[in-house]
Amino acid sequence: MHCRLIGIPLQDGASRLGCEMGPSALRVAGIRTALEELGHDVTDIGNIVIDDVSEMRHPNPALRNLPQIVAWTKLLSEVAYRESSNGMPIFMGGDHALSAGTVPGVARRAAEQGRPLFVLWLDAHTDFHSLDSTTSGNLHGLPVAYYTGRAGFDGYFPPLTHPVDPAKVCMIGIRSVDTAEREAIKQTGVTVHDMRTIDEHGVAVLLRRFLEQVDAANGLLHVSLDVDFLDPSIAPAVGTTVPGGATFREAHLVMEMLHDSGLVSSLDLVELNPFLDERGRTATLLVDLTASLMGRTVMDRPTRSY
Ligand code: 6HN
Ligand code: MN
Ligand code: MN
Ligand code: MN
Repeated sequence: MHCRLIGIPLQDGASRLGCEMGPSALRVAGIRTALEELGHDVTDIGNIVIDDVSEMRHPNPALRNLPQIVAWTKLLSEVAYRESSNGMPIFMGGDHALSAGTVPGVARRAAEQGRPLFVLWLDAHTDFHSLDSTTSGNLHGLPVAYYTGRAGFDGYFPPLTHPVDPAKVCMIGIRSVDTAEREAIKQTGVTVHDMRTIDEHGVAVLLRRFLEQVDAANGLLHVSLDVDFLDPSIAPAVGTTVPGGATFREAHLVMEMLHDSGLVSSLDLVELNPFLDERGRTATLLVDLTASLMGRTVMDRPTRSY
């Protein structure tokens, strides 16, 4: 497979500075070599940056860095569309606001290929605020609401050519949802598997059900991996840690099943804040999880099925 690494040094969507160093940390942790060792050929296109930012006013006084995030969203949706034309784009963030651009970009590509886009959202959070409902004002808390076409983004964010059908979004790992998000997401068809559901059923059952749905629809699958999906004890390098996250093996199993499905067409690695890391262990874990997603196994497996 041809992998394209895209560095996105975006930190304006998060409350704590440091995500801008995420792409560098993933490179230092050896993401390129890990993929090459699996037989993939890799192009690292480097980091992309926004240039002009236009003035913008919104009635919600809490909003932080709105003009910057709007500029990133416009740029990233073009970059994601372009970079998904051949091979597998790996978007190395950067905070989760970047998915407001990457998802619409790959959705446009999928539509052009006549295939529906599905999104697997691996996160402690639902990221389902609107510009009006956020009280923290941190725009990494909004991308899912935007790319599924929730009202309230018009006149600020770029109009969506291909909103993602909420029924094609599956969230796993959820354990921190603000009241306004909970009310809003209930009205949609988004599947939300919180940590309790994982505890009761096991992550494999939930993921398999979703992958069968993607497969049956001949869909493409975008995976968005927020570091805080993982338990803080194994992944400390994130500004929004929440206890009770996915374990090391749960996370690897998700990646291994995704690989075996053959359905994944693009990946976001987001919210890595190297300033908060301990001797690079979170960056290394993200590289190892990416390797599992791209085919690394302990033993050869006789069957390829999820
Ligand atoms: N993330 N719901 C909280 C907020 O500030 O809106 C947390 C958002 C976290 C964002 O997971 O990328
Ligand atoms: Mn997130
Ligand atoms: Mn999160
Ligand atoms: Mn976050």
